Amino acid sequence: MSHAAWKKRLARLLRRQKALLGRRNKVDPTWENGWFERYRDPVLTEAHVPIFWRYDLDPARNPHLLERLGVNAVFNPGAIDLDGKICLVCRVEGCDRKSFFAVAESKTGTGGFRFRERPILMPETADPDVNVYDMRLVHHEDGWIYGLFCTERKDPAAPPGDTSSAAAQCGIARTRDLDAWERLDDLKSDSAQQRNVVLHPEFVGGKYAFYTRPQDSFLEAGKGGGIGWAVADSIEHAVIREEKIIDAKSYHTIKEVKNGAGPPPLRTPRGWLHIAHGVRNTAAGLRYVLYALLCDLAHPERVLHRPGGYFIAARGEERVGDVSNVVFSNGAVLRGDGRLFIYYASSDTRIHVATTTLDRMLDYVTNTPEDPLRSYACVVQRHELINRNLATAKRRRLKR
Ligand code: M1P
Repeated sequence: MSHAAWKKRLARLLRRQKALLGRRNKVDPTWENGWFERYRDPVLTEAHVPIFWRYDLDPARNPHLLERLGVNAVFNPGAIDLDGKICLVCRVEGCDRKSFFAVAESKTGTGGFRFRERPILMPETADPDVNVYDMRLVHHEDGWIYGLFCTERKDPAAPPGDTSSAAAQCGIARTRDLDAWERLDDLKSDSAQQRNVVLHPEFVGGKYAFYTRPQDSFLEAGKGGGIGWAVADSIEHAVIREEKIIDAKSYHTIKEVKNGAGPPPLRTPRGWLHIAHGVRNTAAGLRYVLYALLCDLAHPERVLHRPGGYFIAARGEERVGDVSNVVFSNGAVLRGDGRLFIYYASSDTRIHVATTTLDRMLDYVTNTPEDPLRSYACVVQRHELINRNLATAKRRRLKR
């Protein structure tokens, strides 16, 4: 490639990325249910990852201007409001399948996200992680910002020749600025597999409290599963003894196969608001959707409201990606003015935002009826709604 062509190609790469980063995101007018707004564009994709992270920009070393370290996907971010910006700690997955964390920040929260200069160099423990992903960020009452994430290593019990089985556990690290991280001990529990662990933002009875997800094996919940609750005396060497299931998986529901906590719960006047994910099986593979829960403020392990069904499911192009028909959330931000930003990834590929307000969300959570678990009972529920509407229509002389 001539030097002129090289320069032209680089200019094109930079120009394209600048245009992408400068694109204004808009509410998707084709979506309407009152619960939340969807947006036309994802807020982050692999194309947002800086050119500097992917290309060698020295023409002598890279005469064809080839990508040297490709990026496959950007998804499942933790989220936090820091110094007036919404910061997402994203799961960036290289073409080599290894995930790492990187901070992208935006003032508006619905667009204009830019990655900081470098990805996070997360310290390892004495037993190095093979893969790290899905950070839950929480500003804890003790003053630290914690990142809890999944740390994966090859399963030491895997039979010879099995190069797939992994053991997933919860890694814990803390920071003040999202750049410098102190790695603490991994969470110790009796569960063979532990993903989707979330730290509760406040002390409970003077202890650190965790939402867990005990599983028997890497993919299958087995006899385990459900969102668990456990406490630990220390965060530096966190050990949990008893995991009490507070939201179990359940037959023929959106969380039939497994479920897991999402972002750390948000304190609201009516309780702790959770966005979680539920998984069911289909002939086309697992289907991941998001649902909501509201828990007691004084006893966060007590669920007060369980709106039936899902809150967000993949729609349109969100349905397609590396792991299709998946939406997953591990980050949400509630701003002081009551605006709620829910970050969710679609199909393990890209990141979107859904926005709503605290009053709408609390209305949704407290007034959506629970799943009555049988078709007949669901129709009774719907008849009740229709009957009320027919009476309202008559009273208010509304036309159908
Ligand atoms: O591929 C879908 C999701 O699968 C896992 O979630 P869970 O632990 O509930 O099965 C995670 O690997 C998650 O990152 C991924 O998005």
